[in-house]
Amino acid sequence: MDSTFFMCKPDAVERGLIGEIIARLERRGLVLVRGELRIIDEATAKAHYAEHDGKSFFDDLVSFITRSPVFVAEVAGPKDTWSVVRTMMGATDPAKAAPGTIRGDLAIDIAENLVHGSDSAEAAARELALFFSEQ
Ligand code: IDP
Ligand code: MG
Repeated sequence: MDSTFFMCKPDAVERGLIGEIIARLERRGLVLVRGELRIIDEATAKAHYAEHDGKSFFDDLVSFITRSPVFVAEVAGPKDTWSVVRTMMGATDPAKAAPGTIRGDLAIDIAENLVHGSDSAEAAARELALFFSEQ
């Protein structure tokens, strides 16, 4: 099995959408290997989103992702799981995300776009280590 890192962001947890979102992944044939509710601290948030440091939305992004619990998860599938999950998430801007995707069906605001998924095999390994290294 091939694992990726996945997160239901604070807006998803606040809106009671964890079950809906994880159910979509499970119906597709992906497996929830582990997952838990957790408040992300500022240092972890900044490390996770380091590629966006310096962008106009960076401070708001760190505030958003740390404001209330997220559901962090390891999700596995047969092959290229990160890519399967990214396709199911839809475009970063939910207003442009295709119907049938998580963002395209359940969100409208680019800042509060419900989910995070690793964008490469390397990112999946890095993010799984960042969030699950102690377990
Ligand atoms: P991704 O989540 O689809 O990989 P990224 O470009 O990596 O998208 O951006 C990370 C997160 O930063 C997005 O999911 C979104 O929450 C936020 N974000 C990205 N672009 C914007 C923007 O233009 N305005 C506000 N927030 C943004
Ligand atoms: Mg990204």
